[in-house]
Amino acid sequence: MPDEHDDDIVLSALGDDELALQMHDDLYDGLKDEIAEGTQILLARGWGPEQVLEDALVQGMRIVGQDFRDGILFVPEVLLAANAMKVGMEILRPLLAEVGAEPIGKVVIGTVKGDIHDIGKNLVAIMLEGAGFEVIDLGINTDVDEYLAALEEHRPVILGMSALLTTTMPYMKVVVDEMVKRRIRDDYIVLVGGAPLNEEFGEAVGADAYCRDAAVAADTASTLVKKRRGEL
Ligand code: B1M
Repeated sequence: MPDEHDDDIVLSALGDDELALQMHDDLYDGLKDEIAEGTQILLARGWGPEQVLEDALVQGMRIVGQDFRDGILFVPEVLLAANAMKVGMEILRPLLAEVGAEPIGKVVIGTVKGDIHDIGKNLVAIMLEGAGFEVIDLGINTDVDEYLAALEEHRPVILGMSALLTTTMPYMKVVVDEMVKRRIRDDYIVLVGGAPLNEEFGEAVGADAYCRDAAVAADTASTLVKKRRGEL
């Protein structure tokens, strides 16, 4: 992966594909400034924000994830990579979320109790904003009381939950079961997502839909809200 010549690389001198590959390396090395610069260069060259996100950032994070899984990278390095990714996402956020119209509705979203992974959930929040939703982000490590208090306070049309650990994903059922118990389950559309989940799991916890990625989450949210309002 990265080498000792990184200091010598002038990002603006690289072609588009080379630059995207260099950004994978820079993400791997947790180099925030380089990620910010690379993101700006690609945008200035006419790349759309979705393309920068997917080809330069998400692909790079995939490599980080593989090496984390294989024991090549450890938590501190992955945290640095995650922070560099966030810098890129912050630049893209307003571009992805450019809508300007009245919000379609509110979404309350959070990563479940015991889980501190938030990159994917943040991406989903950005894409939902881009699709015209107002997003209330509860952050990480969200327990059932926090979810329910937010539903009560904000009266969203959708509740979204994220989990990245096999040990935390069952907590989604705790939240849905509590909603059933309080007879409010059907007042909301419940969407779930996160790398270890699948459609079957979504059904098993009683969600309305499992969303494979942020783009699917935005599409599913729009479709289900329109259906609920009888517009489809
Ligand atoms: Co952790 N971690 N991690 N980690 N981490 C994983 C998830 C893991 C798969 C790595 C591995 O072993 N290969 C593994 C889980 C294994 C398992 O449960 N089967 C793991 C582990 C074990 C751990 C720790 C336990 C490690 C330890 O301490 N020994 C620990 C747990 C801490 C905790 O939560 N209590 C831990 C810690 C961390 C860091 C803090 C270092 C860091 C998180 C930083 C942060 O988020 N701020 C981290 C990271 C970065 C990862 C990996 C490398 C990358 C996750 C990520 O950001 N992906 C991850 C490996 C991997 O997934 N390949 C890993 C990029 C992101 C864009 O994708 O999150 O999948 P993703 O989100 C997608 C979709 O899933 C979907 O849309 C998103 C965008 O397209 N989606 C939703 C997600 N949420 C949604 C919600 C929705 C809809 C769609 O609602 C409607």
